Amino acid sequence: MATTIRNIVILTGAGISAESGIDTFRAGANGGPSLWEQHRVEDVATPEAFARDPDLVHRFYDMRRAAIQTKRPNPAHVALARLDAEWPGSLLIVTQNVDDLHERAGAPLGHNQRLLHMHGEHLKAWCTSCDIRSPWRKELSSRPPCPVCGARGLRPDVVWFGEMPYRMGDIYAALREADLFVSIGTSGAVYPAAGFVQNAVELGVHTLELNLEESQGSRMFHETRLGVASEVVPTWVDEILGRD
Ligand code: BJW
Repeated sequence: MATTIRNIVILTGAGISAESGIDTFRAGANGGPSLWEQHRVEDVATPEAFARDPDLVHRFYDMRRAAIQTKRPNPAHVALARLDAEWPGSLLIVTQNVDDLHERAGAPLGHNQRLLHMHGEHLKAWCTSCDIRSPWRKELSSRPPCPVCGARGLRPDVVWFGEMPYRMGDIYAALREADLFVSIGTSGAVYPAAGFVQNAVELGVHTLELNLEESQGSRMFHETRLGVASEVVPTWVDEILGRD
């Protein structure tokens, strides 16, 4: 890398939470589908699917919301929380994940501020009536009332296919200022996140991929390191913090 690194943007995907026991969305080297009750995620995670069969979609999210609350951050989440606590330059961790493992890894260090959930959060419910998002840990299948307005219009606060991911302006602004873009545990199958590497390359930003296997975007990166996140991420964090 030619330039001094000061500003870092990190993109994380389902692979960083895999060793915590949270299933990834796509299985295998070719990014083939993982199935849930015979449904591909693309067939459940859409506004059309929710309109067609809300019980099915609520069941899918109720199961996953309950499951993540039994999981723990792994060494990859902990390493990024340490980077957040110690990195003197600017840092933005953009996660596609809707679990809260980055936050929980950062909590003991008091640092989970430089994190953005572009695909929403399992532990929030969004009222389609009053448009307010509320913390949510229980199920939504029974159509509980919104704690703010009382309407029975709550949906999971996640970004489905065809919907606009959150805080895109903040993400592109951080990419424009970045010296380094790092992608961790994502297949590069879902846009706009899959396009960040190309945006970064066009902006002259150095790009690094940390993933279990080659992804759909690997050829775009300046460097790819293969391995499990619990090993390659702490190694890279040690390196960038000058501890190797
Ligand atoms: C490990 C590991 C270990 C495993 N260690 N690694 C045609 C072309 C281009 C775009 C489109 C198109 N047709 C439609 C679109 C747009 C569409 C899209 O991308 N569709 C694709 C199917 C092609 N995108 C959208 O609709 C998005 N909105 C949008 O585009 O709005 C317009 C817009 C335009 C321009 C700017 C801005 C906006 C919305 C996408 C919403 C995605 N939502 C989901 C569900 C969230 C809620 C939920 O959780 O249910 O988000 S889908 C699902 O995929 C989830 C994930 O965040 C996302 C990405 O998955 P991820 O994280 O990459 O997981 P996997 O499973 O795919 O990969 C895991 C990786 O980890 C693998 O590589 C493994 O090898 C690795 N791994 N173990 C390290 N131990």
